[in-house]
Amino acid sequence: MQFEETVMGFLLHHQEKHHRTYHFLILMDALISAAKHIEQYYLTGALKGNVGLAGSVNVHGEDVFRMDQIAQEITLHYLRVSGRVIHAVSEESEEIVQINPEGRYFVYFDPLDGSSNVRHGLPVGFMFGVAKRNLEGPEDNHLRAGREYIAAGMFVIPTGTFTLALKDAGAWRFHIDETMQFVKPTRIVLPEDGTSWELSFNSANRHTYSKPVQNWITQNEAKYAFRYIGALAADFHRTVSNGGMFLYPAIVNHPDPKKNRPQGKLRLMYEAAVVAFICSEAGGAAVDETGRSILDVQPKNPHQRSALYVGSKRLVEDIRGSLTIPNPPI
Ligand code: FDP
Repeated sequence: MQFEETVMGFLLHHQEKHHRTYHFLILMDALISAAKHIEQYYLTGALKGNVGLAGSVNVHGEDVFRMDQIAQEITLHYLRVSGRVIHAVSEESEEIVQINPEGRYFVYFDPLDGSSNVRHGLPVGFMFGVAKRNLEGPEDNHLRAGREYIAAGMFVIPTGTFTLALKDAGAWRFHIDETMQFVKPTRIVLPEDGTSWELSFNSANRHTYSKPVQNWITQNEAKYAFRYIGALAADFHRTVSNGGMFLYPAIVNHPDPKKNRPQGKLRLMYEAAVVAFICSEAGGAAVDETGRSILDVQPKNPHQRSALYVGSKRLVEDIRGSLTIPNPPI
């Protein structure tokens, strides 16, 4: 019988090898427990009636599904119990959630990303980034840029996959086993060879992108396969495995100008920076509409949006040459 290494065993060795504390393991155990709990709820959600609208809207004016609220409560419960988190930024909470003034880590998370898939039981994501507080003095709700994250990860729910990137230690994929443990760390390195590369974007929006981005798509799309599931974690899971590029550009040419989104749609702290961090550890890159590395963008508010171009370096560099919008508002 073959037994695979578990994620906790993998992390334990990692911390020991780098002479680090076990606090990070306790935090990771909390995040993994939350993800497993959410996954079980999601799998049985239709039976329990947990996939409908909750009848309220979140801070961005979007409908909140019951699953979003459940996932938020579950995650905050485990983060509180861990005792390791000073505060959290969640897509489901307008305010920064104060947890433990003595905590060591900031956690930026979206407990159920891709909510339009919920009612169909299709993949959604639980995405998170982790940064470490300044241990020398008091903290002031610090919002860290992606480059300062020490880890970022995403669970694609309910597929039982977990992708975790550790600062300067690579991106790794785990799969859930029959005992509900994430096992078998497999290093992810973006393939250089373009034969498996895919493009992923909401094609219905393509005429709303800037003209240079539209032109880039027209000139390049025939070279690659195209995939779009509509949940960032699931789409990016393919991008980081097969190579290529996921893009959610700024919307600047919408026929109804009120619907333009010059600052992009996705959230910087718990969506764009998370996939940018993972991609960078897998050998790729990510930029925003100005061509700036996503990892260098210093958030000014917790729910700030960003355009996103993430994937194989060669493609991201190539489209970067077409990005012309100087300093879009954030
Ligand atoms: P959703 O609106 O369904 O919650 O930022 C959220 C997100 O999903 C991402 O997960 C996804 O990649 C993107 O938005 C999908 O947006 P479109 O429906 O505009 O394609």
